[in-house]
Amino acid sequence: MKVERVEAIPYRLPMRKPLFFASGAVHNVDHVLIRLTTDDGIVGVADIPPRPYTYGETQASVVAILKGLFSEILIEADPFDRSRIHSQLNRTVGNQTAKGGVDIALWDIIGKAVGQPVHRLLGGYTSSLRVSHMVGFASDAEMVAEAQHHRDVHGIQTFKIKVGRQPISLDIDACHALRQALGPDVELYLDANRGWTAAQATQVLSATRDLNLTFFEEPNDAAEYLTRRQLVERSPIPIVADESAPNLGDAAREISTGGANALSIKTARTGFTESQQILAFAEAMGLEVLMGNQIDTQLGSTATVVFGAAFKRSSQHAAELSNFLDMADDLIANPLVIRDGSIAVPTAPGVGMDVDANKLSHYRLD
Ligand code: MUC
Ligand code: MG
Repeated sequence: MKVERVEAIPYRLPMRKPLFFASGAVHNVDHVLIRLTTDDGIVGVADIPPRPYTYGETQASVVAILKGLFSEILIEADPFDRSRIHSQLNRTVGNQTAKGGVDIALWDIIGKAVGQPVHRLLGGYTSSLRVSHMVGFASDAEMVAEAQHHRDVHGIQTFKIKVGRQPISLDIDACHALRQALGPDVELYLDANRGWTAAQATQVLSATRDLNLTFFEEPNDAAEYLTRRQLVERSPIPIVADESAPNLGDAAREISTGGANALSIKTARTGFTESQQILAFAEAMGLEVLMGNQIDTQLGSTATVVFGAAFKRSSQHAAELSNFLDMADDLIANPLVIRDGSIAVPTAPGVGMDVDANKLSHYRLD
């Protein structure tokens, strides 16, 4: 079997409401759909979310690398030869989500070729994941109303609070408001997307110590070498590396030099193959992992649930699967359903995401 055609389709979906966080904002879903077609007619797809403020990629750069250098590698390659393909892709540095998308599309082909759900090929640990919803910057009342809505309508019991604003009292107040409104049984954790200094993050930890927060993601820039490490040593809760650990090598460096003591795994950037390597590293080091969201569509979130539910360690905590609730539409033909706070793993061969052809032709930009 050989890849015969590589398509990189830029598209734009409207958001129901923009999402604001310390490193940026998402006003429209400007993603790229990758579609690989083999000589025997199997089509593998994946959704690629360019995030300039996290990886330096743009929609145009993702399309360019996929249609250029990566097409040269993919055309004529056998999708089963993932290792060989990745070693060739990795001769080009960066382009993290473009590489992640290629990997997921290859796995989609492999699953369809052997007639098995990729979730089972990966590990098949459990059949659903609990959902953690990400609450972006807004007034205290709006943040509380959003969390209450998703708890009441979808049964979601875990919320990641986007923080990192100045002055820090804005977010300290929001955390208190959320805890007070949601009660003691809901899980809350923080993601500052590098918005603070380590000293500010320490103040926030102290001002929220009674709120039973469970994780603190990217409180400050991990490149602030000394103070970040002091913060990790002193923090009563795990400090999660997200954008400071976008691949296996960076994850190993951050953990072994004390820049974090937990990891966010995002299939959007490390596909299934490198995500599994990161997961094995986390297991060997005894680290907690969170399945993160790159502000993914339902296509992207399907990939996350397929991977996260495939292994014991990646299914222990609620996974960030619900950013699509902020989007006004999606390309998916088989929408995800959040029932009692959980999403079930698809059971069809492949990754299990079907693209709605009408929606694709409506939203595509090329
Ligand atoms: C997150 O966990 O940080 C925001 C920026 C990004 O790269 O991912 C999102 C969510
Ligand atoms: Mg994050």
